[in-house]
Amino acid sequence: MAQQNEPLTSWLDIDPASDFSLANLPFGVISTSASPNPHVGVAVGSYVLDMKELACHPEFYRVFDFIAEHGDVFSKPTLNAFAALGRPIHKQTRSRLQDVLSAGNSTYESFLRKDDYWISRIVVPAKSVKLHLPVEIGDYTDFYAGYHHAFHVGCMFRGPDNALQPNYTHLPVGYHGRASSVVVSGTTVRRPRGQILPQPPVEGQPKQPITAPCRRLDFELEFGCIIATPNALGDGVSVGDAEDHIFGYVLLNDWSARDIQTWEYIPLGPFNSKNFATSISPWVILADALEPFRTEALENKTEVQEYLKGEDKAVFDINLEVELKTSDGNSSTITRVNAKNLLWSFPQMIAHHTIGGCPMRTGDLLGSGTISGPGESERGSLLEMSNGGKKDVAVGSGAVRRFLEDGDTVVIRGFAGTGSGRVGFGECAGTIAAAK
Ligand SMILES: *[C@@H]1O[C@H](CO)[C@@H](O)[C@H](O)[C@H]1NC(C)=O
Ligand SMILES: *[C@@H]1O[C@H](CO)[C@@H](O)[C@H](O)[C@H]1NC(C)=O
Ligand SMILES: *[C@@H]1O[C@H](CO)[C@@H](O)[C@H](O)[C@H]1NC(C)=O
Ligand SMILES: CC(=O)N[C@H]1CO[C@H](CO)[C@@H](O)[C@@H]1O
Repeated sequence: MAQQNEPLTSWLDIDPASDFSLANLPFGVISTSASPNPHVGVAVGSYVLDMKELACHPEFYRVFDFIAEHGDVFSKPTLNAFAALGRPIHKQTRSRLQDVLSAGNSTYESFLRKDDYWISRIVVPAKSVKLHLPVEIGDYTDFYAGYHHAFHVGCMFRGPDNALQPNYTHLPVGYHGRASSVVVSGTTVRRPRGQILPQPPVEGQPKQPITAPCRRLDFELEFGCIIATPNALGDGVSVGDAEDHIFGYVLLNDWSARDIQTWEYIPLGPFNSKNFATSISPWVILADALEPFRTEALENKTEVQEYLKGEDKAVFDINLEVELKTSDGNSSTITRVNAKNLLWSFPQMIAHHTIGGCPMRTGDLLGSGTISGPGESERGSLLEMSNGGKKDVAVGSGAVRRFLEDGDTVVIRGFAGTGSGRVGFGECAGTIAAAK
């Protein structure tokens, strides 16, 4: 049984439906009109704690004594310096913030709760804050651990008897993505141009590509993991130690140009079809905040290699959903699926990634791969919903899509738990702009 969070109430007014309960306290990078240089913030209810201001409080190094020796990590423009402090410090910081903000704890009353001057400087309305990319990402790797997605796509291309390659259940398949095009939620995504085959290819004639705007633009619903503690070149990370290397989690949309992908992906995998944009949510949920929601991954009936054998409860019970908003103002939820629908966990992906000695660095981003469930309403991409672009997908008020149109906005949301124990991600959103 997963341990349950003790219900925590705050002296701050927190809406019980908020993703950002005291049990959460995710970290991000913010700026405000008063403080325009990006720096660290923590989301709580409809507020953001300005951590740079918090660190200016004359009592800061007494209350957060365990940070003192590490210098100033909260006025930095990314979370990398804080992430690099390692998981025990992240845990202590979150727990001390809970004590400071908790209604049931009077130890630090005079620090913030009873000090209007510092409250007005530190506790700012979330609406007044601009959110930035939370980490400087050195490398981005995208896996393919969503078993049902891999199966559905395999059925489309190879039929149900041959849907998954034999190696799929032996190793977490992945590709090296492009960190430079990872953007924060809210950034516009321009429809990419590239080489595509005009549809349909003519039987018996050589395939002749054209260069044109992508016609089959898709989203991919994914879960992302950010690395805290690096490993040296040549040193692997065991599946058992991998948890200690994890900073936290984000929602991720791996935008995909399906027509570019079909033409380019054999023999070395996706390239331009994936490197024009990947969106992530702005708030990083610390690994410790998701501990109560551990659950079992999908059963892998294959006897896996020793280095991949890990804990039973290694994925998370998180409700994910995708909303599609069309430019006429209509919107509908087109997918609801649980994040536990993975064959491989992040510790297994990390162990596999580093088995040959590949170094992971602080701020590296790993994607889970598209998460779909077994049911019709649980598909994590339009490719699956439209059965490879062959059927219409209803997106509300009579509108249909097979792939994304210019002006469409895709919003991914995710949360675990309920009430004062709710731990949510907020939004990972992006709107499609016309090709250049
Ligand atoms: C109150 O905060 C202090 C300091 O962090 C902590 O030691 C104590 O356990 C907390 N008390 C309760 C009731 O949570
Ligand atoms: C996986 O297995 C298939 C079928 O045996 C093989 O063709 C392929 O090269 C293997 N590797 C990958 C990465 O798919
Ligand atoms: C939604 O769709 C309907 C029917 O297509 C349309 O009449 C309406 O203007 C759209 N926009 C909003 C905001 O409802
Ligand atoms: C993700 C997952 O649960 N994978 C399992 C696959 O099966 C092996 C046993 O052969 C387990 O150790 C893995 O955890």
